[in-house]
Amino acid sequence: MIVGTAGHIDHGKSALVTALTGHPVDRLVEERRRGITIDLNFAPLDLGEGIFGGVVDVPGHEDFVRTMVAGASGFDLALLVVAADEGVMPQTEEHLAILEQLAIPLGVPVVTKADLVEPDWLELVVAELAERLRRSPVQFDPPVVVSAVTGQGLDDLRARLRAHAARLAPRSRVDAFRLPVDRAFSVAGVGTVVTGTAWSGSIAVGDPVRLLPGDLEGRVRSIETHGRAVERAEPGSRTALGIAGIERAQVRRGHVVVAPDVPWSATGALDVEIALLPTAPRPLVGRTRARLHLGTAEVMVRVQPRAPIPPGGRGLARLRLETPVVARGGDRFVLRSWSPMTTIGGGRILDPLPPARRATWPDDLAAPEPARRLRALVERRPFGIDAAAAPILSGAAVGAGLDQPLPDGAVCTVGTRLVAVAILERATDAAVRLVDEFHRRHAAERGMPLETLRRALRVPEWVAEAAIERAVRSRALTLDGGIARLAGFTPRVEGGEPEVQRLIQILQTAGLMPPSVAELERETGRRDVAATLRLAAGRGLVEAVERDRYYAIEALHRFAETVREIGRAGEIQPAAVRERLGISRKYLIPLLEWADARGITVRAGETRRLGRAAH
Ligand SMILES: Nc1nc2c(ncn2[C@@H]2O[C@H](COP(=O)(O)OP(=O)(O)OP(=O)(O)O)[C@@H](O)[C@H]2O)c(=O)[nH]1
Ligand SMILES: [Mg+2]
Repeated sequence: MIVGTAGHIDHGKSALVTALTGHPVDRLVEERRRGITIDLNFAPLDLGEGIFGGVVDVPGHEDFVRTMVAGASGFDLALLVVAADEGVMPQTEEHLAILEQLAIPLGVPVVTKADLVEPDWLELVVAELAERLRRSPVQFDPPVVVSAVTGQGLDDLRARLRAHAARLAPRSRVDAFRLPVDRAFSVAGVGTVVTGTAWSGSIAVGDPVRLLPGDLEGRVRSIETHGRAVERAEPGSRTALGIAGIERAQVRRGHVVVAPDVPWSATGALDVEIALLPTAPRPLVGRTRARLHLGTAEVMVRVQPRAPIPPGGRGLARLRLETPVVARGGDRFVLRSWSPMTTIGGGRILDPLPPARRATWPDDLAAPEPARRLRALVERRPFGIDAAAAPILSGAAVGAGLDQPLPDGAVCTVGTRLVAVAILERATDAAVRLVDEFHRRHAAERGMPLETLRRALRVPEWVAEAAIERAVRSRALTLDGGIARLAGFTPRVEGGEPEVQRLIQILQTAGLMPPSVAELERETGRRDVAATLRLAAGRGLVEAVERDRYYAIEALHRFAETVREIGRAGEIQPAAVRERLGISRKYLIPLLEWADARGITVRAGETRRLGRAAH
């Protein structure tokens, strides 16, 4: 369990942490000199009865709210510390708003410095604080009264923390590993060390890791959690990773360590749901510049709300990031105004890698159930998502089964992709329509070449493939030797059978010196000669010896017979064939090659002999 502090400057957060853990904090020289906390402090927490946790102590000074947010992102439980002599102050309110925006589940209000005030006053402060927190979305206990000086109330507080820790649901180890970095330093003998709270998943010594953004690769050399060396980092614990392969200078707060088995990537835009605080100075309108705090990262963004969001209101927006971050669907964030630097709201990430242009915003994008969110995420992309990215996009745990299509049938799997069925349906309809159009334009053709159809669909190859397959399965299309046709289609020649016969007649008359397709087109004035002859060839009436020259089948029989006669007497000399049939070389050579291909003749140097098919 990660316990964190929150509260106004000087209200006694660090003194409370020291009293609880016995661990000194505020160890920077400047912190000592100024008597305030500047950076995050971490201390192991031994609650007794074998229950251990970690404490993150944050600064209360208004200049360091960004540091507070970086620390608070990993809290399981917040100690909202209020000094009895001052009561609720501006950063008490601001820190509370941050805890609420980050959806920290649990809180214990702590009224400290009880030794400094009269009992009546104390009662008043406690009552006011309890009232203030009554409607908070963070589930707050009734306030605990303590003093770090006298030790009053500390046992009570420890008992509360123990009870909460025992009830806390353990996080799944199976999920994708992610650790937002809050500190990086180097240690002699270990090398680069990064620390943070492991948000999800687990990692072991020896495992490969990636550092994002920037995508550096390294390997875990050592792991420490709550001050002890371990073999494996557990989700939800304070973790220090010694990493080989990454230089100290390459890492800083805001970077994220992930495991390479899940396709994490940095993003330059986020689609989000924003809640603007009632105290925000002005509405959020197009292109408002703001600071986004996500995990331990702080980056400048331009907010593009779908509609202006008034103070106290909610709305959807796209954030354009000036520096990339690593995000996951469902992540909570805080928004602070650019100037003055105050917390204005926060929200939840709906799509961490939004499609570039003209994205739709289905209602389910903000649904509470990950399954519905995933469907919306798939549907808003023109060609779906890679199933491996589903846990990142939707925020559902790896292994939650959401990399499979949902039972409602709106999404299906094609290879490794999840895609909206509607997209495949559209492509399938388009395929059928294209083939239909092809038939209208080329009635004499058997159908549309498959390759032409695939290209004409103008979708990724895997979508075209799946769409054509669907059309075939539903019996709308038939595939036949690389040709697609509508089921039930039969090629038709304009003018009908007499026109087919007329062409065949011409070829028969021409014998072994037939006109080419182009010559036939000129002779007959038709543009569908090639298609008509392909049809006639399908019926065995003619045959293409060259790509653009067809012969009547009777002429080819006569040629084969002549070759056989010559061959039976000995070698087949081309000149002898030419003399016998009275044809020029232009026709003879392709005809001999045709006979070779048929096995009627076999080539032997310049001459030929009869092949196996000749007998
Ligand atoms: N009398 C009394 N003094 C306290 C108590 N707790 C803290 N103090 C004093 O209050 C001052 C501020 O305490 P810190 O613990 O540094 O306050 P903080 O909330 O951590 O301050 P920041 O981190 O700078 O926001 C110090 O001088 C402490 O000695 C307490 O319970 N009783
Ligand atoms: Mg402090």
